[in-house]
Amino acid sequence: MSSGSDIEALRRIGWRDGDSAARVARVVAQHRAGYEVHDGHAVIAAQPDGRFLKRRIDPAERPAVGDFVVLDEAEPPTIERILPRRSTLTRAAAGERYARQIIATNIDYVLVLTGLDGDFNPRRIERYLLLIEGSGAQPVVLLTKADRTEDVEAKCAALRERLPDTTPVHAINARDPATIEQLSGYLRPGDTVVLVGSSGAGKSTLTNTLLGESRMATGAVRASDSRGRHTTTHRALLPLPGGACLIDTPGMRELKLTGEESLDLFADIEELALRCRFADCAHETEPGCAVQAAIASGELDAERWRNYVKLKAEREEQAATLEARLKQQGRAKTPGRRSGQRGRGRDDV
Ligand SMILES: Nc1nc2c(ncn2[C@@H]2O[C@H](COP(=O)(O)OP(=O)(O)OP(=O)(O)O)[C@@H](O)[C@H]2O)c(=O)[nH]1
Ligand SMILES: [Zn+2]
Repeated sequence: MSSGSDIEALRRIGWRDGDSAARVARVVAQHRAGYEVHDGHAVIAAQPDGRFLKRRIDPAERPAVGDFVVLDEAEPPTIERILPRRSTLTRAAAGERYARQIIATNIDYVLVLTGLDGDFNPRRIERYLLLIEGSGAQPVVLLTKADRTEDVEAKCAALRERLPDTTPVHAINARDPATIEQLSGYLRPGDTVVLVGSSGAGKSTLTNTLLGESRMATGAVRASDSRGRHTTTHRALLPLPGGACLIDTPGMRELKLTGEESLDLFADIEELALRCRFADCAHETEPGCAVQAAIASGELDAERWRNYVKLKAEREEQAATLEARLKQQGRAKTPGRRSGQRGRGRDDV
């Protein structure tokens, strides 16, 4: 095996840097048994270096889907180190052990899909934006099924009004190849995108449209396991014809706040609340409540206000959980019953 990387091949899977003398590949899947990495040509199995398996390591320091990693020359190779990340998407972990979990790294654009039909839900979009904020990736809101919706322009305008100016909103027909042109600004060579959105929003449809001629190969993009759940296969990283690539990771499907999100999305509301007569105003029935006044005058959308209250409460709850877990992990770091154990537990990898 010769050393060094095929840079042209790596560029098709999101590599932005120059030549590398090292053997570089991109992590496309993570299993209990190890990793799958893509070198621009093929997917190969790789094992993490032993230090990544130590129980006490911060999970954020382990290889994650989307990472560019340096492999050694062995077959199968070992992942020696992780190259610096340009973005990191995290969510609250499902289990007890860790508070945060990396969903994917080195993502440039998170395409947030919502159907303009019955699925249309600005609150869910705000939740996604909260999660993407601070990740280093840029969110782009895509309203699908524009071809079979009546009041597309009104819905778009209302959403643009509600979201920060920095968040692009596009109405698309996920089935129409012309959509590729519409989204070309997010699909330049070297760009990496992920698609998020609830079931039926059009993620598979858009994936196929973006793949174009190569769409016949996507039968393997997502298979279902015996219980009918979607599982990721070898096609977790899809090079797109235009030079960008798409990462399909199941972790993006259910998104729980980590407690570290900022509420900048609602900065105007937080500012408004400072203008209430009472500093401890609950914004319910208090006299001189600036929030209720703004709702009454139509300046503030009541539904958006309720979503803010809900997300803020959820975020605070998660923040408390996060703090408790971090404290617990801090304690776990002091020598205890488990110290000296080097074996790989079921929480590892
Ligand atoms: N007319 C039209 N139909 C669409 C559009 N986007 C999605 N659909 C249809 O909506 C249905 C659901 O789309 P999918 O692409 O399977 O949705 P998904 O987000 O992948 O859903 P899951 O796989 O359950 O997560 C399919 O029948 C699509 O053909 C669109 O922009 N226009
Ligand atoms: Zn108030």
